[in-house]
Amino acid sequence: WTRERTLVAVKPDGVQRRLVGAVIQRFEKRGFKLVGLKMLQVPESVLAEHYHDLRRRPFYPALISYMSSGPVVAMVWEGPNVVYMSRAMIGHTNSAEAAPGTIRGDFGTHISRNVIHASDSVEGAQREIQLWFQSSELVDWADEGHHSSTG
Ligand code: YYY
Ligand code: MG
Repeated sequence: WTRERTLVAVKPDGVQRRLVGAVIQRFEKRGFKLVGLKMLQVPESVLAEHYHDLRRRPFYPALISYMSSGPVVAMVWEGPNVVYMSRAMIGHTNSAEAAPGTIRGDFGTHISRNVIHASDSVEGAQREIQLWFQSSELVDWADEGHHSSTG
């Protein structure tokens, strides 16, 4: 048994549009536990590693420049099935195809301005969390069960 964790990042357009709070609220309301949180200008070396699999795609240079255009807010969320459920919560990559009620479906404006990142597999999440966070930045706090599911 291992605690499942995923990397979520509000991208530069989401920070510019003041969507950080709305994103955090959705993950909290879903019952996930926040174990890491920071704002940062993502180094190009980190972006190159993060998007390594996309390096030959035509949109890659624009993607790197967009992700470098301003700060992002990176988080690590923990909970059962958090990787799969986060992907469902963020919705389709292309905002035009993202269902209403998903983060991209409600806030995304374009495939290249889609507000948020979330890891797409458990293995990918472990790799991304190690890339983006020092282990000392992750906080292992005890869940005392005071969840709010309303509001
Ligand atoms: O995981 P996800 O973000 O939903 O999509 P990926 O296929 O991993 O692509 C990463 C990132 O690249 C996407 O969020 C926007 C950008 N991108 C793009 O600008 N144009 C595309 N045709 C595909 C992806
Ligand atoms: Mg992806």
